[in-house]
Amino acid sequence: TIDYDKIKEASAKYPKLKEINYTYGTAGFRMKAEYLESVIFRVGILGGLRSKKLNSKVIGIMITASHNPEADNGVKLVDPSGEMLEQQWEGYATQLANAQSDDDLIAVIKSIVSENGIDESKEASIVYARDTRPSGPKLVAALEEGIKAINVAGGNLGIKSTPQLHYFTYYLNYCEKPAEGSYEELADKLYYEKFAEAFHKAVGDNPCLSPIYIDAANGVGAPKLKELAEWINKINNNVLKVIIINDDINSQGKLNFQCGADYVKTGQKPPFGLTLTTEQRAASLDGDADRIVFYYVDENRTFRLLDGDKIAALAAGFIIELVKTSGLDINVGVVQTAYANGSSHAYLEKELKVPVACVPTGVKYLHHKAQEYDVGVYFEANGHGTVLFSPNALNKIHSAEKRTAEQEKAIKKLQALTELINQTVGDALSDLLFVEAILINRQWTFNQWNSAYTDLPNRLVKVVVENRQIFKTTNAERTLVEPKGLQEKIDKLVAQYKDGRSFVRPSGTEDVVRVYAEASTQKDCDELAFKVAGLVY
Ligand code: NG1
Ligand code: ZN
Repeated sequence: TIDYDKIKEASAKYPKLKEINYTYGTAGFRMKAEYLESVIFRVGILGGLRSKKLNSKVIGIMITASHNPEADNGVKLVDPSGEMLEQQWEGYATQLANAQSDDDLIAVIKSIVSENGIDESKEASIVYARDTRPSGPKLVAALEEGIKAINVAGGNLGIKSTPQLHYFTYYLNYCEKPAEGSYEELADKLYYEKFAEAFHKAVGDNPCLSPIYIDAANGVGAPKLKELAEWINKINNNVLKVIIINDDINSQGKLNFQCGADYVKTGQKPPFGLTLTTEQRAASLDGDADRIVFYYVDENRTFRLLDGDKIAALAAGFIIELVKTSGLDINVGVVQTAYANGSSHAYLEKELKVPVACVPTGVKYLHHKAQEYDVGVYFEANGHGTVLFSPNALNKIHSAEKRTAEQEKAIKKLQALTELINQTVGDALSDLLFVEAILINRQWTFNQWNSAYTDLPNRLVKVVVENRQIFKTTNAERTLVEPKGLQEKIDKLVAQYKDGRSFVRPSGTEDVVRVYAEASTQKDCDELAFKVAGLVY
C-alpha cells in the first residue's frame, strides 16, 4: 500500500524549485538538467500510480532530452503497450511536478488516487532507462528514490535508446515473460534478436547495397547500432554494411553537437566531419535514436535530404504495391503534420493515391490517427515515425489462405515488414533497417528513391519571444487564431510568393516560436520565413 509518510519524508530531499513552472508537453518534461531532480522523483511516484491504476501492468520511464543540447535532460512515461502516456495523465504529471510543498505533493497524489479509484494495495512495477547524458545517473538516482518511496518494483535497464525502452515495456506486458537474465541485458538481446531476424526475412536473398555511413550524434545509437549490426551479420555476413561515425559517447560536449538528425534536417547540410562523395549513402540519428534522416550528394554535388516525408513515401509506395499484389483487402493511409513538404503531400495523394491526414505536431496525435487505418504510415518531416499494422491487417496478413505463388511471396514480405518496424514508436534503428530492406528489395540507389518527387525549398526558423503561450493555433496548427490579426498579415505575405506556404506555432519542447516557410525557390522561401519571423518578433 501507499505509505504517505514515507513519500513525504523522501520528498523532503527533492524540494521543488519555487520559481519554475513545469509542463508535461509533447516530449514529457524537458529542460536544463539541473531543474529536473524534483520532477523526476515525482515521476517515479506517478509511474507507480499509473501501474496500480492499470492492474499492475508495467510502466516505462525514459530519461532523455533527445536532440536537445547535452546540458538538457528530460523524462517521459510510457504506457504498457509501449505508447505515449495517456493524455489525462499528462495533466497529473504537470500537477505533481508543480506541487510547491511536500504537503501539496501528498494532496495531489491523494486526489489522483481518489479520482481514478486506484486500489492502493495493488502491486506495481516500472522499468526505466536513460540516454548517455552526463546528468543521467543523478536523475536516475532521483527516480529510484521516487519509485522506492511509493513501494513499487523498479527495473533499471541502464543506457538504452528511447525506442528500446518502449519496446521492452510492451514486451514485458504482452509477450512471454523472460525466464532468466537481467532486464538490462534482456532489453538489448530481445531487441537485437527481433530486428535482426525480421531484417533477414525482409531482405531475402536479394543482393545487399553499398555501405551506409551513420552519424550517431555521439549518442546512444552508436553502441546500440554497432551491436545490432553485429547481430545481423552473425546470421548472414555482409548483408548490412554500416560505418558508424560520431560515435563518441564518452567525451563531454559532443552529444548532438554539430551532428545528428536535427542538425542535418534543420541546416540541410551534412554533419561536421563527414565529407560526402557522389552517391555515398549516409544517415543521421538523433541523441536518443528515435529519429533518422538519410542524405547524399548527387552528380551535381547538390546535397539531397531524404527526410521523414521521403521515408513515408518510400514505405507507403512499397506497402501499397505488396498489398495490391497480395490481393488482400487492406487499406493504407499516411499521417503527416504541417511540416510535411507540400510536394510530398501532393505525391502521396496524386501519384500513390493514398489518403493523407494532417494532425498537430506530437507523436501521440500521429500515432492515434494512424491507428484509424489498416496500415497507418506516419512520419514527421524530421524523421520520427513508424508504420502501424492494425489487428485486422495482421490477422489478414497472417491467415491468408492458399494463393498464387506471386501472392504468397507478397504476403510473406508483408509479414516480414510487420516484424521489422517497431510498432510501439518511431525508432531510428528499426526505420534504418526498414528503409534498407525496401531499397534492397527494389535495388534502388538513394537517387532513385529521391526521384519520386522534388521537395519544395523550405526553411524552418526559431524565434525567441517573450511569451510563446500567446500564440494559439487551429486547423492542425496551420492557422493562428491568436494574437488576433497576425494570421491575416501572414496570409498577405504568403500570397506574394509562388507556391508559398507559411505557418507559425509555439514549440512544445523549447521556449521558442517556430516559423516554417515554403516557396518555389530557396531565395523566396528564405525571404518569406524571414518576413514572417519579423511579424512574430
Ligand atoms: P516542437 O518543439 O513542439 O516543435 C519538436 C519537433 C516535433 C517532435 C517534438 C518531440 C519539429 C518542427 N518539431 O517539437 O516534430 O519531434 O520535438 O521531440 O521538428
Ligand atoms: Zn529523439
